[in-house]
Amino acid sequence: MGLPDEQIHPIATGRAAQTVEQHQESQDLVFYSGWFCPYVQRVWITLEERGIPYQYKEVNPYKKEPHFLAINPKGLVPAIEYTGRALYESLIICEFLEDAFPDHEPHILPSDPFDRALVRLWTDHVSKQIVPGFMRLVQAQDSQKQREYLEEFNKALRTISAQVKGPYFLGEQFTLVDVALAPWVVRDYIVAEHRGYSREAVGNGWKEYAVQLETRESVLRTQSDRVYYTEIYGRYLRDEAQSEAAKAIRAGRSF
Ligand SMILES: N[C@@H](CCC(=O)N[C@@H](CS)C(=O)NCC(=O)O)C(=O)O
Repeated sequence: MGLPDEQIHPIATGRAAQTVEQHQESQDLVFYSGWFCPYVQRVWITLEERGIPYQYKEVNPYKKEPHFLAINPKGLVPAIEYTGRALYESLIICEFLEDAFPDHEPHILPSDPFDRALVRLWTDHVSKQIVPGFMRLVQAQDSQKQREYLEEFNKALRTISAQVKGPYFLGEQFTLVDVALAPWVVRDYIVAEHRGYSREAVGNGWKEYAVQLETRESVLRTQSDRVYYTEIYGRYLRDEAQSEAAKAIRAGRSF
């Protein structure tokens, strides 16, 4: 018998299922996805935003099947294959899509070198502070720890929120910072329902920014029905998940 984490709904639902349906034809770029995964959603948002042709393939990364390990030795989604070569890690893939498809608009990296650097700086904040902060909060069982992690999470959100020009991080352009963050914004109802989080309590215009992210068309197009995410997050909320990310958070390691 495999890990309980393997027992996920097998396919995308809702708006995401329609998007999957439109991307079945063979293409130079194959997108190895797990419909439920926030890291996958970053790549998926980028593909949809930029109108890059891709073939969608659903993978259950918890099964660690040999064909997929040959593409990503870490056995994690997202991964892509482009003209026979493989790549993984969500943010690396998003940057690759920017470099490999320069004629596709809009761009998720600004043209000004200083702005590009700023986008990378704040994407790093999302990866190092916000994402692990969210995971710690979800997995914490002790109520004192939950309060402590909620405060840390709010602080990380306030820090980025203070930099948002609006409507998106850098102003009118939807950039990699927004792409990197949006999947966790659409999942924040989980900490709102179970850990006392509220967008209003973050302040600093966070609520308004969050609404801009969650209503972006590429974000909506890559979203499945909530009920199926809720089922998966139950394991994280009880701290039973055995995914690589869950184990790293439990052990206090970065991921
Ligand atoms: N750092 C990776 C994280 C990817 C990741 O953790 N993906 C999860 C699904 S959300 C996965 O494949 N988990 C399988 C496992 O933990 O064994 C990225 O940014 O792409």
